[in-house]
Amino acid sequence: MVRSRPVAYLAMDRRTFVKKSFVTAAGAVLANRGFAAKSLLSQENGSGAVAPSEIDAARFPSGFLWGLASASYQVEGAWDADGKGESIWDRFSHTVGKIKGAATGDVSCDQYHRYKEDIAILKRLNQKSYRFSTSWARIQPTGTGPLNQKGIDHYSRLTDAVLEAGIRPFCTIYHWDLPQGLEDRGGWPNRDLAAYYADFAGILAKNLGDRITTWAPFNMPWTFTYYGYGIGVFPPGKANFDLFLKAAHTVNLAQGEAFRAIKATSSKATVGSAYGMAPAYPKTNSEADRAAAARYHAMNNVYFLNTAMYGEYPKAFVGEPPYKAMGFKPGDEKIMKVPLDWLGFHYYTRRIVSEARGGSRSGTTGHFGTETEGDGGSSSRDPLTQIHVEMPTEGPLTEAGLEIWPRGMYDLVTRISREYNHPVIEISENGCCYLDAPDETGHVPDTRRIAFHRQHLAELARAIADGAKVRAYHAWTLVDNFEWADGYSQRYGLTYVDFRDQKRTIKDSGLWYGRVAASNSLDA
Ligand code: IFM
Repeated sequence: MVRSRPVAYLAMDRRTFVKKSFVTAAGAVLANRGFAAKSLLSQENGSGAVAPSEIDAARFPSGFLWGLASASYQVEGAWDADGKGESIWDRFSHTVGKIKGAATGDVSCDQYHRYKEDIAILKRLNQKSYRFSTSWARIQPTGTGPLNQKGIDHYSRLTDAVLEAGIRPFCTIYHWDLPQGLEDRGGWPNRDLAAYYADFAGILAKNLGDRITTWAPFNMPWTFTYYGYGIGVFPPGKANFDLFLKAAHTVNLAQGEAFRAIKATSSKATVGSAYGMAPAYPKTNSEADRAAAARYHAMNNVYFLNTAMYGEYPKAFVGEPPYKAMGFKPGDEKIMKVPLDWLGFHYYTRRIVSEARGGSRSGTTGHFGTETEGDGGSSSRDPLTQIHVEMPTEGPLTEAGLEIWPRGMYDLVTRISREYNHPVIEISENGCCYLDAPDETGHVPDTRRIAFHRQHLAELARAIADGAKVRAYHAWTLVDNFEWADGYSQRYGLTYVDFRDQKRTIKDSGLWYGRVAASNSLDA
């Protein structure tokens, strides 16, 4: 992808957006135009950082939804409480050698029991949206069959408490914790899972849809299908490219079926997404590298979005999509196609992409890191996309080793906005890992995290001012938690958790973010 310039949308688009999207915010005003029109000096120097005066000038529309996000397996603990079944992450974390430090999510932050305390933090930080996910195995212990009432009761209480705090509940239906019972039946490569998943989504909509109106079917579908079935660094630990293709196709079908199941059950429901995305910049200006970056965008960013919006796979492959290997059947295009009401996606860091040949349809070619998929060599990451992906290090790195590149937020948001006809957008995650802990006064002075969010939010404000209809931003994450295969060795929270006694301490970044939410500005 070539770096895009700020796009000057028509003033009418902007007015239409304000009217339609911020119903609760009559007279909302989009960000200061002078800020938008300026090109950011520091970026012209190539650093990806934003000048301080420009950050202070950034403003967000009134009614903007400031939020925090989390995920069931990462925070809940209570892994076998109240009739919950085993999930693939329970099985994986209980298997020796899979997780750093032999960590498990058995207890984690114990949010299953401490959700009121965590919602009180959201309230104290003036949050308007809480993005959480549901554990399928809590509600249907083996993935199909009758519901476990205690599981539903938990999410019902959680939803009520979120609403009582004046916060919008945003439910991600699936954030990677498949019931082990379904993995035993073949997991996501088994097409039957689309129907089982739609049943589960329907159960949620029936029981919670009177109060939850914001639904995202899947968190980061490319990540869990590719890591779980393509290279095996996530459960179930399989490494076969054809299994990945099948799993991803089932998820595309499931997304469509779930959309219809939710809408059929709850008239108030709006269904969007929580895709992981990273802007891809070609390594050189050659046609081959530019085409490879376009394939990366199609495969990693919009593989599940294009199918929903247009009923067809984007141009992710060097040749035709491998329909046979996917298990594609005539008519699937109609099942996949659903008009998502809004688009949610995460931004963490960018990629540099070049053309590469080689790769294997079976084998582990990646290294773990939730937001990375470096290929560790000069051959291609996989045989059909023929791309070589690099994690650049031109900008500073977080303590998870991810490059900080705020400009990527602007580029990604404006590109998706352009390509998908100016949809309503929610940033479903953005965040960084730093290990700061309480000092002798009990404060957590995580100034690097504040700087990270300020810079990314400034770029988001610039995208909004240039016409992108962004209505929400969710920082990842409410509390430090179980970071998948990295266990507890990484901390993304705006609240520090002492995992020995579960004590929560709001970090300086959390306190700052609370002021941002109250003032809609970054000089809080
Ligand atoms: O913790 C994860 C989350 O589950 C999905 N998005 C990225 C986060 C940080 O790696």
